[in-house]
Amino acid sequence: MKIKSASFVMGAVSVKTMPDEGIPEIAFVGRSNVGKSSLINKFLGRKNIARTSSTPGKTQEVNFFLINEVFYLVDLPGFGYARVAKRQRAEWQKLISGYIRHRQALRIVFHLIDSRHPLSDIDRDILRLIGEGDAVPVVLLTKGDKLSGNQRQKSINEIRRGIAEMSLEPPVILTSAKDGRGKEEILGWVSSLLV
Ligand SMILES: Nc1nc2c(ncn2[C@@H]2O[C@H](COP(=O)(O)OP(=O)(O)OP(=O)(O)O)[C@@H](O)[C@H]2O)c(=O)[nH]1
Ligand SMILES: [Mg+2]
Repeated sequence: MKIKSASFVMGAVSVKTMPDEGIPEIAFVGRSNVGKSSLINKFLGRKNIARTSSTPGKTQEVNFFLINEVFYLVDLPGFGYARVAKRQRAEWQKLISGYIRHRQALRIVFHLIDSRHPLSDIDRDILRLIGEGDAVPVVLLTKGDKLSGNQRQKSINEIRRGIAEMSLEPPVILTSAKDGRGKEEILGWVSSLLV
């Protein structure tokens, strides 16, 4: 599969204002600053279609991008943590939870986890949340370029072990928005679910 076209369609602040459910959706979820928007840009081969920032709390709406005229790629605000008001954080959490639990069109949820840190309570909450919906979960470890060669396998093993303790076994892929590692695997998952 190749990315032939990508366009921003809309940012939604409630489930009600999201696009009609006609075409499949693929979402990127994870805590603020984990690298969701950056990885989306890398995946799409676009520099700045999704806005990024070094300050957690950049993405503030559920952003829908139409890809190849056949599916939506969905960039979500940070889950469970962001440098924003408590009430705002709680609102996003509710919005994201509702979306992941109930959205019929949602086929794959890419759950982004920082490769440099062990599995957090927020990550466990997200894993449980994804389990309540029907979409296929795929874990993407982010910022893999920041790890040394032997840290890489260690990080994958450690996070996999943490997830296995919850009796879950999603695929785990090491990625980087900087050097592009993992991009082919992400493409593979996306295309396998679109056929
Ligand atoms: N070295 C490195 N830095 C990254 C990578 N991905 C993201 N970053 C940096 O991490 C910071 C956060 O990136 P974003 O893509 O905005 O993170 P986000 O998850 O979308 O954050 P929110 O929108 O706030 O929820 C930025 O400073 C990025 O440059 C990566 O693969 N490697
Ligand atoms: Mg973002």
